[in-house]
Amino acid sequence: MILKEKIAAQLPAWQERVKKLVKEKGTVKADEVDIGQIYGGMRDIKSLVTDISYVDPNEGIRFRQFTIPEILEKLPKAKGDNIPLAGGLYYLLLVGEIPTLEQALAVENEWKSRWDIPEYVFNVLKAMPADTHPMTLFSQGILALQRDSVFAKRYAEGMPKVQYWEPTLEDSLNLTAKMPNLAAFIYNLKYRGGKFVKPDPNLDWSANFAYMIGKGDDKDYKELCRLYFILHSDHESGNVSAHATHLVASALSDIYYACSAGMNGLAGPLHGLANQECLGWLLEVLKQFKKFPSKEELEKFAWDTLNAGKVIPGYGHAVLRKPDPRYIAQMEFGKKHMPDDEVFKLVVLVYEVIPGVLTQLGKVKNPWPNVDAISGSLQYHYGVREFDFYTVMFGISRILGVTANAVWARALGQPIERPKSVTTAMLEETAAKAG
Ligand code: NMX
Ligand code: MLT
Repeated sequence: MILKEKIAAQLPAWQERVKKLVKEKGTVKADEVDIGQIYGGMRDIKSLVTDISYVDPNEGIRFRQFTIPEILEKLPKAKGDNIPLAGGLYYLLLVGEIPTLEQALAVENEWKSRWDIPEYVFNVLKAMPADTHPMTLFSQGILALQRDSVFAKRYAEGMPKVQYWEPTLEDSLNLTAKMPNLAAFIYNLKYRGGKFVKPDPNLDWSANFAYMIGKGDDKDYKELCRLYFILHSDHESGNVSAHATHLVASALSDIYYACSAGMNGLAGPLHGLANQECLGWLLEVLKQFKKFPSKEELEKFAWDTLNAGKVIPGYGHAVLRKPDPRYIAQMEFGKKHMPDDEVFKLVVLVYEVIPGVLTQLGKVKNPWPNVDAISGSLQYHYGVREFDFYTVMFGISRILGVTANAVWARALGQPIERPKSVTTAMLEETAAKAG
């Protein structure tokens, strides 16, 4: 299999590079930590390492060394498409090189051979009450698949440590292959009367999701799926879903346990659920004014939200200090495909108003939009209006990034994660000594 061969070929050099760095320079200080950071959600503390993506506060994400515009330009596209194949992105994340179309299709074909989901997994989900949140079902579906973990089986058989990454890659391919299928099953179970649709082997991974939820005839929606699944895949290692996945996997829990944990983090309103909250906020604006609001009306609505002690969803970021390039890429898609859509136009107006409001608030470090400020409005335009489902779509994509990271963490022998905690009294003592 091409991914395994490519990773295996790079591995000795990577292992040597890391070993040398730690052995020769392991005591060199990479950061200093203050009390505010310890109490403040560990913000900016350099304590994780990944070579798969990096978020520059002003430039945004680079997948390997490529920015979002570069990714969209350079990754291979199938004939007649404008947006690249997700299989090519997964190749890039895992291997670190832009694949050829043939290599991207090889990943897509791997997925096709692994996308079937055992019936018992569907039965677990069917047994849940109808009002269960789709993210709960998504996380449960991933966990139910754990029974087939190749890593867990090989570990129980006594596999040597140097081989850990190989079954981790197998598990990752098996899990990522099933993501559109699992998510579409949940969508159809909740919103389409339990209709069951099998994936179509003639379609790519992203387009298959569109097809399975009943949007197979909409070429533009299939393009949006490709874009969405590329943009949300990875955002370095410190975000909640990536970090939770990494933490759990560091105990040598397999991909299924780790990714289910990661998805539980993504389900939080300060993280992935913000896309659902954001669309809800936009629709609330339209409902309140019963027409398209003026700038002044929108500004007042924003202040009412803030004065009620709530956040403006889709704005702000823990690392970014400029508009998120993932937001900009979706904005460009919207301008091309739906410039006159009312909700999309509201997204544009929000962009003109909210940064000023959040700047006036005085405490927000980044007043600019993040990825979630727009994604729901694009889905809404194409008739995917069940917005409690949006975070599942984020999850389909995020599994690409977190599994790629897990494979490399295993390959480089990253240890169990176990930071040190202290008591408030100890910090007070530290503060007193500092004067
Ligand atoms: N609306 C209102 N207040 C905000 C916002 C916002 N959009 N963003 C930050 N703040 C507040 C924040 O709550 C904090 O207040 P306090 O000191 O009273 O606790 C203060 O500003 C300083 O926070 P920051 O340091 O700017 O942000 P932090 O790194 O702590 O949090 C987020 C980052 C993303 C959690 C925060 O900006 C937020 O809650 N945004 C809205 C939710 C959202 O869009 N989340 C999605 C993030 C992207 N994703 O997909 O995960
Ligand atoms: C993400 O994509 O994970 C979000 O932007 C949150 C983050 O990076 O902290």
